[in-house]
Amino acid sequence: MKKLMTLFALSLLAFVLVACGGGDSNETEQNGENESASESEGGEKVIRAGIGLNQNHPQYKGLLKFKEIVEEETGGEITVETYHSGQLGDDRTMTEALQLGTQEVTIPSTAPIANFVPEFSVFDIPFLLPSEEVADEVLAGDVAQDLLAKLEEKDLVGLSYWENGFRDLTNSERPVETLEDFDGLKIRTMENDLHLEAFKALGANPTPMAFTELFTAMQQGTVDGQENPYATIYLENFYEVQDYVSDTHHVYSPFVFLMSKQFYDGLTEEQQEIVRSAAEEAGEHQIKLNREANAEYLQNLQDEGMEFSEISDEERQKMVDTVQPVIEDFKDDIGPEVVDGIMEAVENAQGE
Ligand code: TK8
Repeated sequence: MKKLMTLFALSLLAFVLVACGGGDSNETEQNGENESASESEGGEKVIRAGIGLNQNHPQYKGLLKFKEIVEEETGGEITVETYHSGQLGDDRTMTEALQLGTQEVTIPSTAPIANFVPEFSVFDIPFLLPSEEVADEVLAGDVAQDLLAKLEEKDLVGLSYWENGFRDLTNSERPVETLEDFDGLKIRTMENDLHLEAFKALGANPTPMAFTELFTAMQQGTVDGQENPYATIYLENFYEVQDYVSDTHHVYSPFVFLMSKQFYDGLTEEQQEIVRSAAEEAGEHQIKLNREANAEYLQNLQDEGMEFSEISDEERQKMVDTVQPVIEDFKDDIGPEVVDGIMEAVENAQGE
């Protein structure tokens, strides 16, 4: 009997220890316990910040910069827990967690945000932004800034635009150099209807999927390919499961630094200013690192054995023409004034 009681006690102890351990895998020097709320016992506020990309990506380096600035500027009144690689979920589930107040920060691409504020799909218009310089100008402009304000109706605060970058196609079937080469390819797209319809128009067989499921889907052949900037393709090791890369540059993807409105409204005015300027300063840092990475990583992908195909201007024009009807179809969903406003901002930025 005594032996049985000892065994029971040991099992109970093991259970308690595992339950308290919490599988802490975040990258912060806080004392090793997972905070279970946005306020710790001492009254300090805790920001649980999660992203889908891994710790090598410039997005995570930008998040660490945000952490550094906020913890320094608030003198520790606010601490930031950082989580990468989808540890807290995918873009949509993390955005929902901000709305619920069970997470404080995430930084998704604008495409999944369109499921919360449809107007954000304006950035998914293929070939909208022709260069990083034009993108910077347009995102700093009134139309893009007004879109951030719309997030508040959805219990979200958009603090700043960061950069995912120009999206390029990879696949495991064949080189893609012409419009015809898209035919029948099973391409994973972000969870965004405009992306889905645009790839259908190009002749592909698209599947919307959370980023957290993508690597396995490519590994198992559930999808033939995907599209992301070179930095993501390289740093997420997609070259291990993809053979061909093409410089389609079909969409420029911004990230949006999102904060839970519930949490933001609970900050003092001074703390609100600190998190806002920290998101902006860390964003500038992230964009600089991102551009350096995207410029360098195409060569790395080829060094890892991927075959690179350059899309000629003539073939790219065919792609632009092919997706035009899709843009017209989505104009009402996005909002004609938003589409026309962004198009005008692009023209003005190009004219300068
Ligand atoms: C990472 C995603 C990723 C995006 C995608 O969470 O889903 O392909 O480009 O960066 O946000």
